[in-house]
Amino acid sequence: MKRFSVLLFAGALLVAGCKKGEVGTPDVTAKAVNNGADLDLTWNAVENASTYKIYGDDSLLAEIDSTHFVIAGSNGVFAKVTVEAVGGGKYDIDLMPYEKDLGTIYTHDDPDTTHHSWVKVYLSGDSTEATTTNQAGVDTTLANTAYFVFFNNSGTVQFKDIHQTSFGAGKVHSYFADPGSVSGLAPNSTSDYADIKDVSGNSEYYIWFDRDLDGDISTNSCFGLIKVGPTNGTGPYNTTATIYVQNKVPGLGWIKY
Ligand SMILES: [Ca+2]
Repeated sequence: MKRFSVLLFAGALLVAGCKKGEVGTPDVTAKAVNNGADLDLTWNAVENASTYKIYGDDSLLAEIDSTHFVIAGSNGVFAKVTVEAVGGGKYDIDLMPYEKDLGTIYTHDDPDTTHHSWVKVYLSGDSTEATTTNQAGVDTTLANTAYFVFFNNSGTVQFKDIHQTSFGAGKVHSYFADPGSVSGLAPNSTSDYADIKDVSGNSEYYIWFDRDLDGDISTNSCFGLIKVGPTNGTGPYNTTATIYVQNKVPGLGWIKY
């Protein structure tokens, strides 16, 4: 009987704990704004919360009393953003990009068909997948799929989007840009991007995937980054590559890995 009372008492405490005064957890919507440079956060007011704390990779960025906050990528980008109802719960937004080690890629003039020159990127949220293929494996009819080739232009190695090759337009166009001043932030102006880009060894290039082929950046776009190792050879050339794609928030240009 005593045990029963203790259980009842514990139960009563639990119920009391959920009542008046308890602060809940915000339910946050995150979207890309400013051509993917900034992250816009909104949530409904949490009962009994008076302020909210915003964190980037667990560092406090701001404490506010409104239910809307924009993180400007120009101040730095993050792999995780958190909104905390002070006194209550935290809501985490995972922004870690998709990552794939592509191994060695070879310029298009390499006659060995097992030496892949093409990078294929299927863009679809959680199903995002990057692989390499040879010329025979290129299929321009595949939806949501970008292709670009590692190209030997008379001794200058380049990344070249498929629509600049004899294959013609694919379903997605890729454009390449040098890194800007903020680590992990893809440039957000179309003028920074080119569909043919000279490649230096041991470098990183941002990629803008234009998914509606209109030449404009929008939330329908997708951003990534390709990191290349040293370039080897005298033509054909080869290098190693790792690709990253921001597939968590549509149109966001944050590639923090
Ligand atoms: Ca577009």
